[in-house]
Amino acid sequence: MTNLPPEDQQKPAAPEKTPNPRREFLRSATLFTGTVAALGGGLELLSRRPGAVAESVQPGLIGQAKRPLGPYDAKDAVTPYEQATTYNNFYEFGTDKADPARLAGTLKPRPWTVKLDGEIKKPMTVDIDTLQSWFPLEDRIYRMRCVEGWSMVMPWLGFPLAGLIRRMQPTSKAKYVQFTALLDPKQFPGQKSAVLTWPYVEGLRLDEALHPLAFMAVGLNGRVLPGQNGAPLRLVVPWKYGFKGIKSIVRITLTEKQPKTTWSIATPSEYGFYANVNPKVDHPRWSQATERRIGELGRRPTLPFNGYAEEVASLYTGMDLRKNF
Ligand SMILES: Nc1nc2c(c(=O)[nH]1)N[C@H]1C(S)=C(S)[C@@H](COP(=O)(O)O)O[C@H]1N2
Ligand SMILES: [Mo]
Repeated sequence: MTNLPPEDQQKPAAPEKTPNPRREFLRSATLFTGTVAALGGGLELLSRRPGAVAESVQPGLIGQAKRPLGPYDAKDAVTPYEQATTYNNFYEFGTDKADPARLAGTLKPRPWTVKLDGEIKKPMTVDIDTLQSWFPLEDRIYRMRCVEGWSMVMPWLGFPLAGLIRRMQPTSKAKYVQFTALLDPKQFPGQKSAVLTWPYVEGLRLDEALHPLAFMAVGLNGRVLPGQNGAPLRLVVPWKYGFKGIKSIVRITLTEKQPKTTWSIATPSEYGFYANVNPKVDHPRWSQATERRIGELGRRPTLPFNGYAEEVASLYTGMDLRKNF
């Protein structure tokens, strides 16, 4: 299949379809619009956290000798902050890439609680700041490949999901992790539309969730996570398509059975539970062989598991990845 994806085709028969003027703007946008002065209070907040390295993190400069790269960091050039925060998929705010940045002001990321429940020793509801204080914050520069055929490189700040799962003390029945995003049409105007079923839900197999690359982000470019990128807490699974990275999480549940996931509820023939980045398995409506890196001209080849095959391929030994797409 050689079709290139129209980038707004991911949505299932959206009732209102608006053109996306953002796209042309992005192609010509200039690099490095961020400045240290622009960091503001968010940086302060994060630099007080245990283990935070925010003082070494500057918008648009991270990855350029500001700190040594760690074993989990991509060596790719980081996508400029301006682009990573204005070209977003977050259907709770609308289906246009520009909607989240425009409307994210209605999302109130504090106070915020996260319910931890299901197959765990002691279910509880915890305040986001308490949850965050349980772990030292780490930087992770990860590639992010959207199923629509574009990609970015994001400098996240957060903690490995594995630490949180271990702290939740799974029972012997726990086989999967289910994530649930906030349901509140007052904060998320897009939830008044039935374009997807709400709340947005996602899931991982327990061994995937325990992999050291699976990450919970609370910050981006050394600043607190902007609303449009999933404040105050979002999942990042860099070897899977971007839609697995559920934003604005309010509940994490360990389950015995494979949980439902939003995009496979919407269109099961097009979006599976695994959603591992795979250039050999095309989307029914477009090729997945190449991608457009935001900020670059032309397209580049898409790598198996988004370039993380060495780390994660063994999770899927013996599985038919065409069937389990
Ligand atoms: N709650 C929620 N999470 C979501 C989405 C969404 O619509 N709602 N979109 C997903 C998709 S399709 C992508 S590509 C990424 C985009 O993340 P970013 O805007 O931070 O780059 O978020 C994912 N997480
Ligand atoms: Mo996506």
